[in-house]
Amino acid sequence: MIQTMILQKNNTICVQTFFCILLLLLPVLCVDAERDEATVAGNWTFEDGTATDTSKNSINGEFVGNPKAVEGIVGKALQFDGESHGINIPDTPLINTGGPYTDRTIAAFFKCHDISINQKQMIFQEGGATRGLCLYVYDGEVYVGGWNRAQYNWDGAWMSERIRSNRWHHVAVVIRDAADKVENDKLEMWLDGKLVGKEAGGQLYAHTNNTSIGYVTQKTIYHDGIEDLSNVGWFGGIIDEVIVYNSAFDNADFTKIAQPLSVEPEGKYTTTWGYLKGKWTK
Ligand SMILES: [Ca+2]
Ligand SMILES: [Ca+2]
Repeated sequence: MIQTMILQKNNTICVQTFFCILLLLLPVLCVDAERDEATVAGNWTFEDGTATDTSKNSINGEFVGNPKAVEGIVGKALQFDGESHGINIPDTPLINTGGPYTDRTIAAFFKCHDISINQKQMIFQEGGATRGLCLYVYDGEVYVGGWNRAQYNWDGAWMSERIRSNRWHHVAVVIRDAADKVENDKLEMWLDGKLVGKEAGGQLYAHTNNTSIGYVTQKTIYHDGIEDLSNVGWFGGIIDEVIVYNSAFDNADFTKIAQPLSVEPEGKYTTTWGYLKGKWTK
């Protein structure tokens, strides 16, 4: 009888200890950020007025024309004239010549001078007509797209959201846990720290066509199916803090990364959401 009571007491202590340990571990278990620094490909902050990659990988960009160093949303940024300024990013297995890439995050802050002009304005693009990813402004909206028209034949998906001229936005495209087939909800668009939508997609295979910021080089594909060649899609405005990772950022990551928008003056950030409309195209 006494032994049984001691046994029960020990069991109770064991259970209490177990829950105490669980409580201590909860903050660790609940961390849901998916940003993995080990997967960084490039990080272009433009702090010194050049397109030097500040990640350990040194994927340094080269100017096309003469982008100008200006005040950005995080330190310095680069201003593009909408006609002849851009940045070429060299080939690297971390972005385009390796793969297949099952997880990818490309993100940037941008402030477009005039979102209404009849011209696509490229923020970032990689790949060409067969495989690629792109983020651009056109007709009042910002778009992201992805495609892999070989191997398993992903025709591509594009999403868009309304934005404003002359104000900072943060846009990102994500490939999340994709495979060698088209599956639902593998391509994501994020704007100003919020998820805009998800579309079907798959992993991205190696693609040798060039990567660029601020304009298109060696083709891209837009939401309207148009394939664009080189030296087009010039961006007019400021681009800052461009990053490419081979991990899929999540809500906590984007909330944190888009934080500089919340200190923008004139309450612009809060009023933006009145403009939002769910619109995207396949
Ligand atoms: Ca910067
Ligand atoms: Ca290209």
